[in-house]
Amino acid sequence: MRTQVGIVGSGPAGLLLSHLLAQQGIESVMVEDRSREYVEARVRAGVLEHGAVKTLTDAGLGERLHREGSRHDGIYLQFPGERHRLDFPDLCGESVWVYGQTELTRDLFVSRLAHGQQIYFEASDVHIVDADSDQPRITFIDSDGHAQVIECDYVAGCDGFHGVSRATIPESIRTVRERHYPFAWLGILAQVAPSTDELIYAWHPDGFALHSMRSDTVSRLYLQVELDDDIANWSDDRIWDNLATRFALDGWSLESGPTLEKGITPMRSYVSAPMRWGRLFLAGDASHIVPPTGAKGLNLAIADVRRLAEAMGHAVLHGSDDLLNRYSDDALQRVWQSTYFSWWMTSMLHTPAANDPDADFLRQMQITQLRYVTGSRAAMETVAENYTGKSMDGIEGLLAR
Ligand code: RFL
Ligand code: PHB
Repeated sequence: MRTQVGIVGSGPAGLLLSHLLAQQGIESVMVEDRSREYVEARVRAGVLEHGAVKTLTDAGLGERLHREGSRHDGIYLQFPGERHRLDFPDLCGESVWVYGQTELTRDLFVSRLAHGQQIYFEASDVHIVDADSDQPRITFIDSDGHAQVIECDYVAGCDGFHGVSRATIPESIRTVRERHYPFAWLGILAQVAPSTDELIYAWHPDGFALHSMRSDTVSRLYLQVELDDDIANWSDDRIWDNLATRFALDGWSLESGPTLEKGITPMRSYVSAPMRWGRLFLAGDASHIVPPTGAKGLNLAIADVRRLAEAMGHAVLHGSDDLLNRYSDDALQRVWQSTYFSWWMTSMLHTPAANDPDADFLRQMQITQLRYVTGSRAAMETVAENYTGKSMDGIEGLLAR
């Protein structure tokens, strides 16, 4: 089989790339190691930057997002006894949108399959071969057990953090920079109306908590827990008790409800560079992951793919490799800005481990920082322009000049 772009992975990065390529008349074939149902059911991110919404809207993918998603003009930052709102339009002229990654993935699958996109689901033994030659290939075993080969002009590695694409790039030319955090997030999806109109990021001596949402009837909430904690230790009652304690504020109460899903996710910052090797290009989690505190993972994947689709279009339609040659350097500017912001938010909001000898000092620093970040307009503008993605668009604007 032959195609112009072979795409490994059909998460949001791979699906959106195939869509943006198809809009330019460029053909692709996708290889995914899970089933469509599995990919669609994964509960993950919820916040889209204004630029991500624009990318999706311009690509004709904004219909349900605008109908069922909701624009948020701010977030709350909380520490004991105080909850402060950051008004994004006032601070930086932008907003964000709350629309679940599951919904976006569903929209992308519906649109791609309606347009005849070829996707091999439940592929196994996936390999990228000769990526540094003019004839790269993806080899795999399809769901019927048949060996398949896709010959292509380019390979896009969109197979997430645990995929095979990144590992195809020789260790000798890759540099990995990473940080492991000494805590994890316990996340729940609950059948209950959100108790807040906008997201609440709360610092508490017992640990961080986040109140997010998916719709008028479904809430998404997170708790900072021990790194090696087991979800079996967390009954629904224990989760709701901890959430109520960490969000407590006079005159406000947290509504609880049945839990639809729960799980624990470790937190890590990780960047592997370069994002290109020969004709293999990495996008999204395949190349970098951030702790979810800044809500950046999905947004970075969308930004990478927008850039990669444009660069591949430039190469295929105009015969110029200029943008492909710049892809890795340009994409990494935004990756590092988002990595910085995610690390900064994470460090400010997560309480240090009890056995950290500096714990008392660090907690005092965090409260002092939160007072400053919620009291100084300059500091609030910094949060607003990073959270909405405006600062990242600024970086791209600088590069474009
Ligand atoms: P994805 O979504 O991981 O999709 C990669 C796809 O590739 C497939 N795959 C393979 N296919 C073929 N061959 C192989 N060998 C393959 N190996 C894997 C996978 O099955 C999958 O379908 O990466 P992508 O597209 O780059 O999208 C990135 C986003 O999904 C990610 O950044 C965010 O979801 C990160 N993230 C969160 N981000 C936020 O902004 N807020 C959150 O609350 C949030 N929660 C999360 C998260 C990521 C999580 N992971 C990865 C463990 C919660 C979790 C649990
Ligand atoms: C979510 O709704 O899942 C969500 C929102 C904001 C974050 C992380 C996760 O920072």
